[in-house]
Amino acid sequence: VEASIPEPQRDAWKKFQAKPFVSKDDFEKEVVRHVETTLARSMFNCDETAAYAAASLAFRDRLITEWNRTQQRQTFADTKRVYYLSLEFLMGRALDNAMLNVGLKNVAKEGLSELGFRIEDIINQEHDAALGNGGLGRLAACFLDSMASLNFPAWGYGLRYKYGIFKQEIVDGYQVEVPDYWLDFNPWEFPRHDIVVDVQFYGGVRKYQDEVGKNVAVWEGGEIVKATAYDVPIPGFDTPTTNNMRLWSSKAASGEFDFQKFNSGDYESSVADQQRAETISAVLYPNDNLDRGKELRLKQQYFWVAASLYDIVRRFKKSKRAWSEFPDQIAIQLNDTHPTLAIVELQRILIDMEGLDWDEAWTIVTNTFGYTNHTVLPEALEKWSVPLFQNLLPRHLQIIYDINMFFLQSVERKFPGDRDMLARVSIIEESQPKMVRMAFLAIVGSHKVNGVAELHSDLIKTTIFKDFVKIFGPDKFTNVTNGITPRRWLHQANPRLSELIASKTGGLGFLKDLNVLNELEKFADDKAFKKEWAEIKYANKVRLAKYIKSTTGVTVNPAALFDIQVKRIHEYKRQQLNIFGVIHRYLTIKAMTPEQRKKLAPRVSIFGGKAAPGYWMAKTIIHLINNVGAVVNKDPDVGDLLKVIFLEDYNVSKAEIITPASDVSEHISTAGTEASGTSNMKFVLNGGLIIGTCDGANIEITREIGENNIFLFGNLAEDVEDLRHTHNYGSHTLDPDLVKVFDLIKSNAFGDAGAFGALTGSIEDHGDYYLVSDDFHSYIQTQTLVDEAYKNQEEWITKTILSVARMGFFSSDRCINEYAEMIWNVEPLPVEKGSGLGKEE
Ligand code: OAK
Repeated sequence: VEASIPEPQRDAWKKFQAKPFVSKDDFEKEVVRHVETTLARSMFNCDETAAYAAASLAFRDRLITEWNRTQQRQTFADTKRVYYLSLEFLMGRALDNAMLNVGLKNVAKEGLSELGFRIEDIINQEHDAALGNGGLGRLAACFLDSMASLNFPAWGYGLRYKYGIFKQEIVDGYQVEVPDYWLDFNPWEFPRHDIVVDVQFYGGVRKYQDEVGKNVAVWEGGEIVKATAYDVPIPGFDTPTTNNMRLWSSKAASGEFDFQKFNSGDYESSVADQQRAETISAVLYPNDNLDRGKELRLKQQYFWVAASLYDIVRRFKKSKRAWSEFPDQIAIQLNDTHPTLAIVELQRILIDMEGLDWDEAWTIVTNTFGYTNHTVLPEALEKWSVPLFQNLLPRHLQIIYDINMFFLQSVERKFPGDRDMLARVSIIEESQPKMVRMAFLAIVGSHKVNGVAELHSDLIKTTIFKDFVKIFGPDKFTNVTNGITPRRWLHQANPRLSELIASKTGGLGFLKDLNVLNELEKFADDKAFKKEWAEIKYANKVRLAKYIKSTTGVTVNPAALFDIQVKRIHEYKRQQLNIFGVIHRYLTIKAMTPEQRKKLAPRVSIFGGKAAPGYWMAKTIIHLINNVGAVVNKDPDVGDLLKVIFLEDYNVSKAEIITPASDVSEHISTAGTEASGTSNMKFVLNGGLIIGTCDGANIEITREIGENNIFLFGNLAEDVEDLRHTHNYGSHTLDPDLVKVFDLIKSNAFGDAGAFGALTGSIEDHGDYYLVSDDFHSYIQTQTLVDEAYKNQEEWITKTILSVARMGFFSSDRCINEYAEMIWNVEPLPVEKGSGLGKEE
């Protein structure tokens, strides 16, 4: 029931409408009010946690006022909306971002200072919102920032996991996982207990013909789980637009435990139903680029998709438009195949609930959805077993079979008699058991499919989705190269650099149009500018050095070359290549005379990243890095020349400290395996150079910044397949320098070599699938070039300035504009600045 206030009473509402604070005094007033009322504390017991809480609540109130206005404006304008469906949103911290986006960080800084706090300490109280694994989840977060900043009417839909990605502890060199219970205090979400959706599972399908002879299918029985909405406001930068991220939380249908069972003494089973339902949104699956096919994961997917679509359809129905207008009003983007069930669910709603014909419904469905692929790794391509599907979602399985039948009929018409083609492209894989291939379903049910960097988009067209290009034609497939939000990854993470750029380019405009960075080219040889530029880099390295000291106890020299590789630990990302290279460097240093040592540029090799808890090889790589560090860092022959650091629990807020401090960062995946990568963009934007392979977005970064400004090495994607073939069926001799590294490991120099046998064995004896040996020589040579180049600081700094100046292309704003134009067909809803937006300049 809509509960709108009648006209005559609205004046009172307007008179007392919430007004977002703008001044320092009003901010302080809000903070004190929240401390004294919301938190029931006072100036006599207000610690940093309480001050964080109160400051966040003050900003939250402000955001929610703009959120309300934005939603009213968008509803009133009734233009097309985008819904970004993602099982992961790796948001990080919200307070700093909110302060910067509404332009009130200085106001808050002064206000907090007057109240007795340092803003940095307050910001550091916040727990990361870590509802994601890595690249895919962080991309979704950058996209939300860009969509709001560009005034697109856009919502994110996801799951409100009770536990985000685990916290990583390193104990005796091993990764240990600790649960991340992040909801203890979360001021950024609004529970919407009025928005609850029933989601059905299991049961069966009854089919019959109605009075007019129409086939009807009824999905009945089974169980119901309730989805409750939690809304998180997403503020745009320098605009009042505040979009919404809606996360669903699961509860048992009754909401209560069974009193009868409870009173009869059966306490445990009385809460069991409730617990089972709550399990659905309890925990994020901690796998990156890997699909394990677990039933609970499929339950998560359907739960989230069903609640989101119910919500979207409900909103559409309020407009009383014809169903055929659905795709004119709504674009839904599938962030990888995880939400592919949305295609089936919308078709089910339209034919089973709303009574549309199959074809009419299918046209609406395919015009609504777009699908983004984020990986070509075969182990990450989702497949669900048909029996599991049949049990959990019986009606959906029938609809998938029908979708497949109509699709295969169309293929048969286009390629008559090509049985192999039919078997290859069928949504149902004829294996034992049969499997539903989700990527194929996503392609068939969408109007556009995109990859996330040029090479990747080409690869999907020529490898995993080759047949679909023949069937649908090449225009269905497109590329949108990834990007990052410069607000978080430059302005927030590197305030001094942002300030320097602003001072030379006429203000903060570059944060809204990143191509403005181009103006920095003219300072690439400017002495004074270069000095400031270098000072900022050094200060960022000092900050990281302090952080390293406080977390690991190791002292590193901030004047050394900081070489950083932070990302999920994965064989394809090849942290093993990096650590083998470090061991090679260690051997080289040990063999040097004191004279030779003096000429070497000191280096700090910094690693960070989580391994999936079940990924043994990745955990072994972490173990090796830590053990190498333990030996090298205390070897007096080495001193400052080499330090090896593993930073525990890499996450978004730590990335904000780490990224601005690199001299070089490593993006060294086996060519053809990293779809895009986005940390490569972050590091270059912060004035670091890259050592990388010709993979993912590295290729486009090279094109933009120029090949003199990047250290590329290694085999090309087009040669990988042949090399693998040679390993398996020809001769496979290891690189001699790598053999020396392995010999040292095997001599127990880094602890019991048995612990690393599987790792060295995967290269020596099991085909070296990721081409570590093939690329080793070229990697070492390129690292030597890095050493040499770093000695010429003048040239080095010029390279970094030119690189930053040419990074405009990699703003996620550019991505969102491309999606809007090529895939979504949506326009921004411009908004007058004014009413209450804080302005500092
Ligand atoms: C995670 C789970 C399943 C499939 C893919 C992923 C994933 O994170 N892929 C990553 O997506 C990023 C954003 O597009 C890319 O930059 C990374 O290269 C890719 O590995």
